[in-house]
Amino acid sequence: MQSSTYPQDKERVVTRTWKLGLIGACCAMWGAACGEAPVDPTRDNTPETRQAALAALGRVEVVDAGRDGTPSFIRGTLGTVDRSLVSLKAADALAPVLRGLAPVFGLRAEELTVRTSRTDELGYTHVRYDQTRHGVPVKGGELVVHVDDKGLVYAANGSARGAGEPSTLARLPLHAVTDAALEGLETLKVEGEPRFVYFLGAEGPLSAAYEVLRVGTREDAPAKDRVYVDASSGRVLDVHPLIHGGLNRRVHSANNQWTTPGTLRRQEGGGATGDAHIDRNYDHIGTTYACYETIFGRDSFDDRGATITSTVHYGSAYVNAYWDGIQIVFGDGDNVNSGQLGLDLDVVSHEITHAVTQYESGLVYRNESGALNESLSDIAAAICESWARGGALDADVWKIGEDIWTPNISGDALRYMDNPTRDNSSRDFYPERYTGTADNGGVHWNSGIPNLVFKLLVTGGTHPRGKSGVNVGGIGMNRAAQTFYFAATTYFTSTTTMSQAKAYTVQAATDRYDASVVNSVRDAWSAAGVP
Ligand SMILES: [Ca+2]
Ligand SMILES: [Ca+2]
Ligand SMILES: [Zn+2]
Repeated sequence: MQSSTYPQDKERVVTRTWKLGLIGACCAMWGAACGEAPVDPTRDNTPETRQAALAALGRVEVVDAGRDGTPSFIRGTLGTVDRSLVSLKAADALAPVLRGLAPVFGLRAEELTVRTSRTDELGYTHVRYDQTRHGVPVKGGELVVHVDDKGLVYAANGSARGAGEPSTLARLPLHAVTDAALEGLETLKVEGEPRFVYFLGAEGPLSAAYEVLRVGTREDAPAKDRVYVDASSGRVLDVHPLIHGGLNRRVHSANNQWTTPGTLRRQEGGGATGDAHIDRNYDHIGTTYACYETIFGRDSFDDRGATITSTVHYGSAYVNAYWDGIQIVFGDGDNVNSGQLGLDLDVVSHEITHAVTQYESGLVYRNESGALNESLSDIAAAICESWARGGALDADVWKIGEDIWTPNISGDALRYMDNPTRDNSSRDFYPERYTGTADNGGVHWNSGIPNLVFKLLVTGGTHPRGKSGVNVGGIGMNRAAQTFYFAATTYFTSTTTMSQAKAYTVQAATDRYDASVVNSVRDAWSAAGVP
């Protein structure tokens, strides 16, 4: 039995423009019998218009482009803003520049809405825009515009692009939309009301879609997904899992309970409770906070001092930990596969970093972007363990979860950043990446590839299984950490791929360091086979 929270079906229409408003009213009245969408005479994303926009900007290099030729990463002299306005009023200051920049991506400036603006330790400001169409969010369309400390707009990257209107405005009734989002999933139900959006894939026109939030359990684990359902066909266009699991669950529990946050046992400044899982978890959260604050100047996962809420002793013999979009959660383990998960600093840093990623790029937890999301969490675990142990770079720094994994076996770990295939499931070479659908598209397996990239970048060296002949010159933990952190927070978007991550970390290194460091970053990705 599938359930939804809707008392009645509702029909939603786009009413932001007079023309579409009329068509929408027609749809509401006639349902699926409605006709073709109007051709939008202002939509203009062709090679000629993009080239003209690029030429008007001046000296610009197209670093990367999407399948239809729309640039996804440009740099050069894209414009200038009043330096004094950069940090406080970046979005306002950028408005005139955006008018010339948007057409490079086949867009108009008014189709880009500021989401965030941040100024980094170099004084560079990075403004993230979300794409809209007729005032409706275009999911999958993002642009980040970068301004240096002198007011030069030096780069822009992202997935935003001008795309045609959907070919039909016919809308399914909402009960059909929620049924489509729940098909075959009896342990999930829809929460809240579906939201009308446009969905932008890697190519082709916009799809009219509904964003549906579904929650419940899947394979006995908590599940929460945003599902994008085509508004006319009911086809599921994409699924964005919102629960970011720390470990692969290895054991099923017969009697799990799924209640968070539970009873408050210890809050900031409170004394030890005598319960080791609570007290050490509390300490590890503090260590992770201090690591981010000291190394990156970051104030909690939202960079605004958010309270970090944690639940331990979760479920029964539960071998997992996760970030659920709001808080971190740790099981007690089963004492065979793992001990209590909240006792391990790696696991705590890993889960808190999922929150950091959610508040920054929002890397979708699926396929390559999901593997990067996982990897950033493992990388932060290595950074914070090394930092907490006075800059150590020994074997344990590159092991993930070694303090709690298999209590009866010494020396092993959940994952190995220096030799990812040692866990018998992770991948370490891009041409051999996992391309199936399990594990959200291999997020915990393909994370081995960027994990190895980071490890080689820190220490230098070659591929552990000799898969490439590249010998990486190590740049040390601090410069590698700064490069990855600033790439992830200022260049990554929700759909960033491995190749794009390479380009963005190269750019972050170019912003900060000399050519030898930049070459090391490029070499580290090449060593793991990332083109
Ligand atoms: Ca470790
Ligand atoms: Ca062990
Ligand atoms: Zn994770």
